Amino acid sequence: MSADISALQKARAAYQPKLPKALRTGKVKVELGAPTEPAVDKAEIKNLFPHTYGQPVAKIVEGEGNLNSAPMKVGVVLSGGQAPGGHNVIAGIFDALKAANKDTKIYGFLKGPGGCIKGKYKELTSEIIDKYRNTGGFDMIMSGRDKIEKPEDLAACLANFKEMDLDGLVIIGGDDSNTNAAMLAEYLDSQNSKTRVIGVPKTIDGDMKNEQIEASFGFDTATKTYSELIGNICRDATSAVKYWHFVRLMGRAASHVALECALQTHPNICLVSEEIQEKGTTLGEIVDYIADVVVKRAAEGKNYGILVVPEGLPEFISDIKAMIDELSNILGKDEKFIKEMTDHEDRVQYLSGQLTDHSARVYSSLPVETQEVLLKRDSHGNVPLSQVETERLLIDLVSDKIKHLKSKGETEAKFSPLGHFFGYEGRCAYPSNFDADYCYSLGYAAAQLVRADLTGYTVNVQNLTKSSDEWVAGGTPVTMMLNMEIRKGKPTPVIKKALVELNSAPFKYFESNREKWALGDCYVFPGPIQYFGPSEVCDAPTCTLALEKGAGKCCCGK
Ligand code: FBP
Repeated sequence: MSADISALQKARAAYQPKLPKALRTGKVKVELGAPTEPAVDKAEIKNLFPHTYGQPVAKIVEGEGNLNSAPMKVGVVLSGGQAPGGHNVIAGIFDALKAANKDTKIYGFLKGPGGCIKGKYKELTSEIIDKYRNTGGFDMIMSGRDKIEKPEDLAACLANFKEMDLDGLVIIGGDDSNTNAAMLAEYLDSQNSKTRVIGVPKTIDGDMKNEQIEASFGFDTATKTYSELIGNICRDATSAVKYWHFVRLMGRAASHVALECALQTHPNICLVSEEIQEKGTTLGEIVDYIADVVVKRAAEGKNYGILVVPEGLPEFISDIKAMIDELSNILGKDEKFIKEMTDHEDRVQYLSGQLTDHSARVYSSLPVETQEVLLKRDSHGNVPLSQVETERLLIDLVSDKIKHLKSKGETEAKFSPLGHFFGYEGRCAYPSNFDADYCYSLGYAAAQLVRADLTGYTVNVQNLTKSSDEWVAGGTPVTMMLNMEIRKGKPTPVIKKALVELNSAPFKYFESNREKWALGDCYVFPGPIQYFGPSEVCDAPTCTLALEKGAGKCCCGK
């Protein structure tokens, strides 16, 4: 980290994140509930996780008794995409473990789970931790997308942890990384290792949530950052009155990020992938809908507007989704062979022969860059959708449609579109007060689960729309959250991704307002995240969380 720091960094270093009351007392114990089971695929999951299946839900409460206070050795690892607040999770773990025993040592594995496999780590001292308190980014120990999966990687971890005499490992990651944490926990248990594994729910995508886990960390800060930018663009649009802005937002599969930003800013159009999938809307119908709004606004003299599109959209349009699934199956069998072909045309020809006729036609109709991106998979089997320029695709198709309508004399709309992609801009922002507090609490609680000798759990902090005093921390057994899905052509246990539900309060609120937002200029300008000032400006949770928890108002005050 650079020695030069900004005024904000200096001021934020002094911020003391808030903890739930029980954790603040310093005297806590872990209470265990009844055995649990996953909602579906019970037999397969039980078979795959014989040592860690069915564990009880854990709750951290005030009291004394069952937590280890002897010196321990605990590792932490950051896994996957950056999310604001990761450093505070580590600070929380550090402070909690040092408070329990000052001789405990905390190690940071470097560059993600690969650091566990390669045995690359550094000891985290208070000098290091203090430099990163309340900062964004994962640069304290860096992140990576390696998966600890192959037998030789699991064995390498076992050997490294044994050599380090490691009591616990906290894996800070999304749904895939928490699944991986469960698999590692199961393996280590089967080998009689003493290393306990605890996961922390991280991802700006907001798709790792369920009854136990109310939100993944980073979603709050990232969506507030994007909403600031979208609000600024809305103001530019109403000032210049000549551009249509097509804004693609990160968020992989689910549309939570796009929906939240729409709730915060009221754009003219927000596409919600889950709705498009549910209704079986085709690409042509999406284009017709957008063109219709462009034409109607133009008729009112408004040749400008803002459209928000989630990056995951392509996977939810029925014919494109079917094609991606077929490609995944083909890659499951022939990935090496396909990657070895040096010529793009050869690849397209080979794939066209393997795909069904319809999918082959859809694949060939896409731009070359998109065709190539759709052949990539990350180590968890996901398509890297952040590289697909959906906003450009929509701009091209809507431009053609408007030209066509003009040629028939059906509109006089002037359509000057500009494309934007907001993703990486929000992942390393200074955590909002919410994320700073939530992450520190998650870390503090994860440390207690390690001290309680639990393994195969994801830490949780609940009651998030209440004041932090009323937050309640605990642990959710990962096997309880698993289901079986086809990944790279094979049935694989994974934590079910939480997509936007069409009967949820956030979507319903959006649905009941979108017609008004389409034609009126109802834009809201949230401005930048505030770190100091009145609580209603600095500490408010996302509209999604407020609406989901029935905490009353959306952020526009209604
Ligand atoms: P995680 O699921 O690991 O949290 O990653 C989230 C994310 O930011 C997605 O929104 C995005 O599609 C992806 O990472 C981009 O990946 P990369 O950082 O490898 O470019």
